[in-house]
Amino acid sequence: MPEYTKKDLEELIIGKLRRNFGRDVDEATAIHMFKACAMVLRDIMSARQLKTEDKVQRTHARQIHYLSLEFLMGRSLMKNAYNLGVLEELKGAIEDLGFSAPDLFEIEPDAGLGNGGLGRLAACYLDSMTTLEIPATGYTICYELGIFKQKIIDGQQVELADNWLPVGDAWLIPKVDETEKVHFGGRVKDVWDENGGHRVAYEGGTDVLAIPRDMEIAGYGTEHTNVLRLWDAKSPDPVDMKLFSTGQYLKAVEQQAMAEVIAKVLYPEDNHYEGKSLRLKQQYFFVSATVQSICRKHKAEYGTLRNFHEKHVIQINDTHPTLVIPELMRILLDQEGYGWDEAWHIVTHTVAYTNHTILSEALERWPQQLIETLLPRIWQLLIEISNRYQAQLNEAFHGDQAKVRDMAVIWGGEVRMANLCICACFAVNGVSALHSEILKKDVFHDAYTQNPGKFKNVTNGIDHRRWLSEINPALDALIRECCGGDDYLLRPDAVQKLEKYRDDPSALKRLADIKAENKRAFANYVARETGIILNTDAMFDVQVKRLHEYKRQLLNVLHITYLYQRLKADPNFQFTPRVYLFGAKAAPGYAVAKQIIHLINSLSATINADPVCRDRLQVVFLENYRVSLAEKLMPASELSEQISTAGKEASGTGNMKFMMNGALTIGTLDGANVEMHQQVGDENIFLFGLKADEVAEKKARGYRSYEYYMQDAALKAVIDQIARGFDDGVAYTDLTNRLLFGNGAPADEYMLLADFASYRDAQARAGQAYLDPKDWSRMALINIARSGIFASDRSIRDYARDIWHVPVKK
Ligand code: 26V
Repeated sequence: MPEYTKKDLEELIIGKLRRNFGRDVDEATAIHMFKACAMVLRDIMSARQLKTEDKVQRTHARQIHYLSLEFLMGRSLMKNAYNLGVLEELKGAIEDLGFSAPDLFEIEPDAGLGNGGLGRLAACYLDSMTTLEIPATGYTICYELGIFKQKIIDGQQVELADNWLPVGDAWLIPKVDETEKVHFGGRVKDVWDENGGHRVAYEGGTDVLAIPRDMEIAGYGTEHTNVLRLWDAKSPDPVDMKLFSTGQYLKAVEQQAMAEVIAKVLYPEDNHYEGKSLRLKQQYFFVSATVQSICRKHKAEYGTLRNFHEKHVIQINDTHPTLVIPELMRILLDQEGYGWDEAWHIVTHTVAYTNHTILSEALERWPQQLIETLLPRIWQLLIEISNRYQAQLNEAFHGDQAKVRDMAVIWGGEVRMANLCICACFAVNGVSALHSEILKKDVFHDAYTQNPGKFKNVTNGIDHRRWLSEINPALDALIRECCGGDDYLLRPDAVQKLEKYRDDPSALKRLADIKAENKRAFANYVARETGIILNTDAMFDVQVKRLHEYKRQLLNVLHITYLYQRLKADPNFQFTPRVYLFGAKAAPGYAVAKQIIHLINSLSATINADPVCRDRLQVVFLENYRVSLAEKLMPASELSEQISTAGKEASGTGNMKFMMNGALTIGTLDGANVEMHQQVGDENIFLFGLKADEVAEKKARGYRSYEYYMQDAALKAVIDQIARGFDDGVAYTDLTNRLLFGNGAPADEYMLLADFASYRDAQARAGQAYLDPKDWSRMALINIARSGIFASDRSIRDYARDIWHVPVKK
């Protein structure tokens, strides 16, 4: 029996509408109604959260603090109702009050406070940490504008602001009394008291207030409730009265604007670092507010920070929150008066680091100048940390200068955040088995030889309750029937039981029917939104992820162009009909990525208008790919494109969402695809392409893409056509020159041409397999049955056991 009946919820919703919006149900708009529902669930979670907090305090439990500049939460209404066990009751209440539940769920804006994989991972982990009853808090910035909304105009990406807060703030609880103050700029002064004691004081500079806006996080099947703390930035002085009274009106409000710009917008770059001052301000603002908040609560409970590292783990999501290291040092040294060694001991037993990329352009290296002027005290501490570490390295490597230089924290006027993490964190982990091996063998090899025990792997996972059960109810029902109930929701491995049905014709038929129905539902959605009619008889072949050259959307395009040319040359060419679906945002400053989006749209317009392709080949670029669109698309997908250059994709998590929803993977042995392959075997995945070591070897020997172009006539024809362009007359020589000659970069840096033939073969194998629906269904079933290890519950259990050393719910 759920704690709340439909009637209870109705009454609570009516009460909210009256008290908060001064309206009865018949006067309420859908937005009022959405907000009232959100607030009702928020109250339930809030009460549970207070109990959780009490329990944590009573038991002096060790806590996890997950710091991430991104949490890509998506929508919460259905998710929270689901986790609270009142989804059916809420739907009923909404309908009884005269609204459509599906429409109301659609009103909610995505909380798009992240770019892609890294931010969505943080959101999935919050769910699992809460469900597993770990006392955990997430921290991020309350960006006023989330990831931009993408429009496609004349085939090209246009960015629009994503102003989510006017509706999305229904989930947030402001905690003004827990405001922290963050200091920027000015000068540091040494002050000596009469006993010769030393402390530092600041002269000048500005303060920014950090105000928490907390989002409650419900777990599934538990009353345990955690919090995601979103920091908003405000100026302590709304107007400068001195300036105001002298008539300098605009100047008087300038400082306020300066402070508030910190939380204005999420940086939309993904896997690309730029040393922007505002970004550094965001990072320090976030980190300083968070550390002060943790320390304040700790002191209130224990009266001292001496046992801080016993009670807290600070997990940092990539290097973006690395300044926690000097910031915690600052508090321990300057505010608590501890000696360096004690402070360092506490810090280095508290902070753990997860690496999410080995792309060198994504590594953060902050210019000394920027840190020095913006954060003078932090700069002093960084110098001290760096000097001590360098002395240690010199000794360990017997003065081998090359190694000392590579591992240095400050070098050549830059602060290297990854090296700071390696130096100060008690654990460093990659996000898939392959990625963690590359970190040890390559990126951080010297550090690894010094301290092998520090390096761990935790393969990523996804919240399978959201990404399977909630978004694919028909598949959820089938699993419940085959696996003896809903056990799998808390024991993801239980989906294995599905495998008993791998040769059961009626189960396989059911699975095929579910997929067909999900495809129709998705096609209806696309038709409503865009007017485009998808061919639901064709295979849905999907590549959705951020647009990046290493992810090789362009390889997919090369192959589609190849199919198109075959069809044009021979209208009787036999192949399995396909609908190719793309979804991808390009970073606004990434010109090549934007050209690739343009190209996909040029290709799409030509193919979709050509009668030769009718019912056989269709290409659709889905605008504004985001969490809520992924939720509609995953259940309808049949072939999952995971085709990055081997060694480049740290893990991938989209790959797991597809697998759980019964899509088969066409992919390289990269990231977590390697582990997927281990689970399902050669027969249930379409692998192709060079392996990570072969990529490295080929590069070392001197890779010449031009030779592939000259030796493969079909490939040459494809590239020549892309250079000329399609029916809209736009030429793509920039892109093809990049493949053949480099244009500044190495020619075909991501080796599309080297993998083309092998990709084409894998596509053909997938097409062939699709012709036998029962066989295809069996492979899909095996994929689902073996996807349990990609649940984020498993990842969080790994973190808890191997890194955090905290108990989890059995
Ligand atoms: C870098 C920067 C640079 C400054 C501006 C903002 C920004 C945002 C993100 C990044 C690095 C992103 C790294 C990332 O997203 N990695 C992805 O992490 C996923 C979760 O572990 C993983 O599945 C993907 O393979 C990996 O690409």
